[in-house]
Amino acid sequence: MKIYFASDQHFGAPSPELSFPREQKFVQWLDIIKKDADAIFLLGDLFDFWFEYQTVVPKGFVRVLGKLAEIRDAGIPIYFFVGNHDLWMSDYFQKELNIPVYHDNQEFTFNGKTFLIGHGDGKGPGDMGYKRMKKVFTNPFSKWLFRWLHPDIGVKLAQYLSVKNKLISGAEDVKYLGEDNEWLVQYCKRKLATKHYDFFVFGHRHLPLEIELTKETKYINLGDWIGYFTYGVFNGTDFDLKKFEP
Ligand SMILES: [Mn+2]
Repeated sequence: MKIYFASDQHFGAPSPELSFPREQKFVQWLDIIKKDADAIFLLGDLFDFWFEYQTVVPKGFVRVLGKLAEIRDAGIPIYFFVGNHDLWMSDYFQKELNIPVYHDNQEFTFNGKTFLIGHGDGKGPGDMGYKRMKKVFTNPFSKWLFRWLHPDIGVKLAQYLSVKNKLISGAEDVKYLGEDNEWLVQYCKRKLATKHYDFFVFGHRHLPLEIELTKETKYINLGDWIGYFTYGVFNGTDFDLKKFEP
């Protein structure tokens, strides 16, 4: 059994031109893993910005979208979790690619092992500013307002803000803070207190992490496809974090 996981590609940022080699590398990876993948999980922030209008989606990303279509059409299940950068994804992936889109963490069982899977944003204690912002962003009225901006204005503005605020913001974001300060670790521990899981798999941290919470439970953070090019693979028993080196 081979189940693959990747997250935080942030395609489109910091500019389409600079994002393009990363896109090509990702497509190359998909081409390799499709040979033995039983399923593929994409855990969010595939796009640095995404918005679906009633009849229109943003330009770009055709190689990635085409590759996902090809793999899905070949019968390999793909699961998509929205990240905080593509939380406005609606039903385009479901309708066009036959890929289900999840907006919150989801439990899965593979080969008797239980997983809790998601992007990982806004979970655990703290991060109140972000949680407030997410409420505004996911509010139907703000979404409705944004929809009526012309896309040449709306998408450009969103791209500008997205790149300015977040991506490749330097080293401070990507240091391991220690178990007591990693809020995803805190979140996993809280979840574990109520129920057993074998694996917690998240993205969002842009930092590859493999942490043994207990002897039976591991928390994995997938890193990113900006600087790390890391991915996860579950072989039916164990979960490994690997680096893609073409
Ligand atoms: Mn991200």
